Amino acid sequence: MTVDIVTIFPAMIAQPLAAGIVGRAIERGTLDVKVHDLRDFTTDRHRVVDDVPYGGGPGMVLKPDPIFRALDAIAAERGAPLTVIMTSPQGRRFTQAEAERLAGLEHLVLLCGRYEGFDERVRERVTEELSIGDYVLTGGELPALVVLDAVARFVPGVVGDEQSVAQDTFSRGLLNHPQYTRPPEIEVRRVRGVLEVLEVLKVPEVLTSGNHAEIRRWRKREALSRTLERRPDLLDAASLDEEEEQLLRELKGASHERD
Ligand code: 9D3
Repeated sequence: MTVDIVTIFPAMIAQPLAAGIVGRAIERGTLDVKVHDLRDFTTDRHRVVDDVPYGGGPGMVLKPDPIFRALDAIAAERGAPLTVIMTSPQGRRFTQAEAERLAGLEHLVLLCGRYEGFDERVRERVTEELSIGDYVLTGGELPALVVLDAVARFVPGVVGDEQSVAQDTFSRGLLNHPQYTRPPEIEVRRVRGVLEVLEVLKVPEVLTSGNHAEIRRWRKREALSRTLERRPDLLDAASLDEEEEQLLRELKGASHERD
């Protein structure tokens, strides 16, 4: 998959992409990310990318010309119609389902907004507009990285373990169960009232029992109780098996008794 990213802060994109799973995928050539500096598509001496809004008001607007030229250059190189995604607070909410859908495309352009946003005429060339959530950021660079990261995980060969992609929280519709690793016990200092006591934190015995049927059941119960406690909204859409439905009924019964 190839992703072209257009931004006025190329360093903000390039540096994070060098690290981690996505960085390795780029090194291997599984993923191709091209970062374009919008200023390279200006024609004036001062490489100006923004201007005052018509009608007045605070802030600046991204000029349409450099963006059209950047998209023309990318389209010329691809020789095919572009899928252009604009990051913007007015966009539809980006979700895991969107990530999976976009990963099916061979090529994507991500346009990063800044200032008060884009000249409206840029939308002429935009396929879709995405927001990553209801909070105010300073620009579209972090959202573009979020979108790319979530999409990249679905590209075959990017994540080593395909199973971990399929079993992921939002693909399965449940939160993950707790995880433990060695050592089996750790000591922590804890203040209890006026006393400092040593407490031993143990790994749940079932996990070291070697009883794999019991382990699977414990993990299901933990995943369900966490989801019920923290994200009950996810349970509406989750697809549960027979055993999970039964565990959930038990957990709901137990929580009613506590109330
Ligand atoms: C102070 C400016 N705001 C006036 C009402 C509008 C505004 C314009 C541009 C607010 C934020 C931004 C910059 N944000 C993005 O470009 C952005 C974003 C976000 O802020 N939150 C969640 N998703 C996204 S995607 C792009």
